Amino acid sequence: MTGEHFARDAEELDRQFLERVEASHLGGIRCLARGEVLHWQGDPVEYVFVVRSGNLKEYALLPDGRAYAYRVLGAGGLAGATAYLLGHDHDTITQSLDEAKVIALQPSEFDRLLTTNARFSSLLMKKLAQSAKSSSDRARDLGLLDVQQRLKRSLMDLARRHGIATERGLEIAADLTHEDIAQLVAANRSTITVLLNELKKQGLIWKKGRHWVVITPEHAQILDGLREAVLSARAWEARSWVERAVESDVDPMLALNALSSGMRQVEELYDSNELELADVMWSASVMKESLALIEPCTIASGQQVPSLGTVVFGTVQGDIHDLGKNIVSMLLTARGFRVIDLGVDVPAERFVAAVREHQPDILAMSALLTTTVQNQRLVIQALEDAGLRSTVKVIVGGAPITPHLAGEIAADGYAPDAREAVELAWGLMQL
Ligand code: B12
Repeated sequence: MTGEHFARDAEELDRQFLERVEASHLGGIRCLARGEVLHWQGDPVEYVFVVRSGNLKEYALLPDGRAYAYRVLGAGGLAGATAYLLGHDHDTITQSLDEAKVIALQPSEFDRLLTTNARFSSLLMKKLAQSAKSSSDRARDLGLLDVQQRLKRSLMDLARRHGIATERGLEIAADLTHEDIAQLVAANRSTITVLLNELKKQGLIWKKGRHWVVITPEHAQILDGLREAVLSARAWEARSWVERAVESDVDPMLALNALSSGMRQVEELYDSNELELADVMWSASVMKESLALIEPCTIASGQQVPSLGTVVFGTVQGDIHDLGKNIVSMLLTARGFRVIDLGVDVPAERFVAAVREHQPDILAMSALLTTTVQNQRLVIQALEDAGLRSTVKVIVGGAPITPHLAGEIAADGYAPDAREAVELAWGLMQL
């Protein structure tokens, strides 16, 4: 069963369970303020609780003082039943994440429902089975997945279980702090903060008020598909994922990010000798083809934006690496810049001639080899010699460039990736 089906079934089960309990007119309602504890670990079981509205967190304090969260309970969620049925004290703490209402059933009332209401018993059994399955899934994830994968999985599960569909994603309708998420993922809070920021930067999650919004599972699957297709250099797969991305209206920026992230993984594998140069070339050609297919969408998405300025862009002489240049160029176009692409292996004289001809606001250069970085300096010198340096802002990029190096060759700006490159260009236009 897929995660999505499981979540849909669980949600439906919670709904039916709550309906059944409410129809019995048993139990009293308790209102909880945000952060209020329903019961502590070690408390005797005085009630079994069914969540009526809001969200609660069920967690345990481990002997070393860390907290481990088992689950978030939404409407229809059940707290205290396992401890009651097994005849021991609560071994978890249940605390509200936002304003919540619960139905508190006395053990005698719970027993009455169990013994006289067959529908209640069957729903309860399903809930307990589901909870056992989630626990074993989580134990498997803890053993097999790293923190980043667990975080993605947990957010996706929360979005499926407690998400409200919005235009671009699923809004998790619970006030979750970084600490709450860290407890659910079994990691420390500072790691989770860094990883959440990383996911935010990639555009996979974002905040809406106090709630997290997670990209839809369908879009997440497409982005994973794009990344994988570049990594495994499968052209036909990449083509079909790009088609799906276009059909499903995936943000072109996210699609570009996913392709770049696949290429970054290729770089890492090449650097650690796990891939040959030929593999890199295959991945690069898949990436190039995908970029060409996505380009019309990035341009379309930028059409509402008025032209911000003109950029002359090229990879410097002696260098044929152009994937990075093409991505930056595409995002600049999407943001509303007019980009004049001079291609690769561009000598200084051609850059100078293009600046003279097009009078751009920005001259952008890419260099990927340590030997060709120096050619960026030569271009800047050639602009000086032609009396054009003061007419244009020069920005540089490419893996070997550092902010220090950019300063040394007297460039006006440097950015480590496409997203920041666009911000840099935009910032320079405001000066
Ligand atoms: C793909 C690749 C190739 C492909 C290029 C395909 C293409 N069409 O571009 C092929 C296989 C053809 C190739 C050839 C070569 N390559 Co090569 N290649 C790479 C590899 C694996 C990935 C580069 C890449 O495309 N990254 C993905 C893109 C998206 O990232 P990016 O370019 O960094 O761009 C991002 C940022 O830097 C920034 N950015 C880029 N440009 C700009 C510009 C501006 C203005 C701004 C603001 C930002 C910005 O934004 C981009 C998007 O986020 C790197 C490894 C690496 N770690 O970088 C080696 C690497 C760059 N190659 C290397 C080498 C040595 C070569 C060859 C000499 C190999 C050979 N022996 O023939 C030839 C060079 C040919 C030449 N004269 O240029 C070395 C360079 C070593 C060095 N320090 O000088 C590297 C580092 C691999 C290594 N570890 O040895 N390569």
